[in-house]
Amino acid sequence: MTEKLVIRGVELWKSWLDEAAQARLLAALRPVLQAAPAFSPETPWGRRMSVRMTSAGRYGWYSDRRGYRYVTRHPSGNPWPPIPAEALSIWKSVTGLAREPDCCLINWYGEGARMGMHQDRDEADFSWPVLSVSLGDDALFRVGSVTRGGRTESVWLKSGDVAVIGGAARLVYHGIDRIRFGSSRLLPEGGRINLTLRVVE
Ligand code: MD3
Ligand code: FE
Repeated sequence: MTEKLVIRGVELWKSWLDEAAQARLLAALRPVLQAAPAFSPETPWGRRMSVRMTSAGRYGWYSDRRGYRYVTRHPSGNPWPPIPAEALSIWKSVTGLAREPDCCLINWYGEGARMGMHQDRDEADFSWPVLSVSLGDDALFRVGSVTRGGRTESVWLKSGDVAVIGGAARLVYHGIDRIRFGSSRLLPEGGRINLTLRVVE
């Protein structure tokens, strides 16, 4: 049972994944997190992000003092593990695209973690959508417009929600203000995982 909301052009499919599908996706992510442990990227300004991240796929998102970019290896030197089939099947069923994503960025939010307002513009071709899958604790998602500043709208993202960010919305500013730590029992230790599937090249 899903319901589609559109917020500033972001298509939000509430409860796209039922509890069993959420648990299956989480189980598929466990070996990815073992092979490619999450780390706190350093921003170009020399601060550590509060969100821990890792990736699966041919490319992973990375940041350090030299800037934001996609790289082919985890900081360990190993290639990123493959994107789990469970994640690829969500991409296929929601977007209908034959092209598979190159990157599954995994954002892990512990208590107090947040993500400031930003655009996603490290990919080569903005005509491809980005797909987001939320697991675990509720998160307050804020979306603005394609220019910085101005009015914003907020919505709580819940476990099992899927968002498609494409078309005119692809370059909107967005962020996560806070999570409601402990609001979901999906992750035994609390917290939130967000997957974003992206075409990079
Ligand atoms: C709007 N992640 O990884 S997902 C990110 O919940 C990111 O972890 C947030 O922003 C999170 O870059 C928000 C929803 C989302 C994802 C990608 C977008 C919104 C987007 C790309 C362009 C515009
Ligand atoms: Fe983003």
